[in-house]
Amino acid sequence: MDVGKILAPLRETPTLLAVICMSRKIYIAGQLVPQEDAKISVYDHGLLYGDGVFEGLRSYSRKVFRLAEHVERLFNSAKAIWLTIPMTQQEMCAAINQTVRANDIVDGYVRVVVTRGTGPLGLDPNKCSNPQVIIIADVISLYPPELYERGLEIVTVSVMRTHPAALNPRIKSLNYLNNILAKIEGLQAGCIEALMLNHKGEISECTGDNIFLVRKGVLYTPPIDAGILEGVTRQAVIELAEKAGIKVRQIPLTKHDVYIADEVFLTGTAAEVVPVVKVDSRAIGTGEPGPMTRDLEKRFHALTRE
Ligand code: PXG
Repeated sequence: MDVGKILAPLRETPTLLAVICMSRKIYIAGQLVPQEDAKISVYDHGLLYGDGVFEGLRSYSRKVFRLAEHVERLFNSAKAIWLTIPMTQQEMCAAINQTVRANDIVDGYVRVVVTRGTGPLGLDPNKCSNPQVIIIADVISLYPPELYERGLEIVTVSVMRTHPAALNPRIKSLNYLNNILAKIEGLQAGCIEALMLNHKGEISECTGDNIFLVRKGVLYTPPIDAGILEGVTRQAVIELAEKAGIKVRQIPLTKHDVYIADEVFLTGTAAEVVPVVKVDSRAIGTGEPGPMTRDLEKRFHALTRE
């Protein structure tokens, strides 16, 4: 039975259709098509080599949070890998908004993918044509609410964050194996997030989140040159903290700094602001989410609802 065909007349009513068969409208090759019809070639180098870039964004009350910042980061990632995105940043913003509206997403998640395009087997990106721009707007599955109540336990893992001279973590590339290997190691230790060190043994970031710590009223986070993604949520939290009169220092940090912190929390588009109460089996501070974390969580939620 072809459910897609039977339900075709209902395509005009995206909410109803989404409820019935969860078919999304995907932006691909410049148009919105039903999920079942959104396809790319198996010769696309995005698939064959992870040759491409992506972004993960959130919409709150139908508005995409920090859209221009995410799109700018996407274009910067693309520039760093010599990938020309076949549209302007303004056109990309419009396409993202169009996809969110077409899927009637209120509070949801947007994934933008730009691949190198189709080419022969072999690494040479110059032999590829037609970079694919794909936009998916969907709902987001969040960490369980208890984790925000109680706080996360994380572990540092043996998998090192990529050396900036190998693949700069500032590039949000389609090759996420570095983070996936770290995530697996964390999961095997019973933790849903894993903390990665850089090539100097300093704290870098978690597999999909940036890290902050609080000590004696000062907020600390690793600098960009520690080899991290310039998180959009990280930047928003730094701005909120500074506005609230909190001193923020971006300096190299070690595991020791984390262990003796009064508070630790993570930031990311998916996680937002999430407290961490245990690192490598050591309780952080009182072992409960701390007051600055709670305050910044509140300020962040208010910001997303503005
Ligand atoms: N570090 C890494 C390695 C990330 O991948 C962040 C930090 C946080 O950055 P933002 O800009 O989100 O504050 C990320 C973000 C997904 C997904 O679908 C991944 C991210 C964000 C959203 C969705 O896996 N990573």
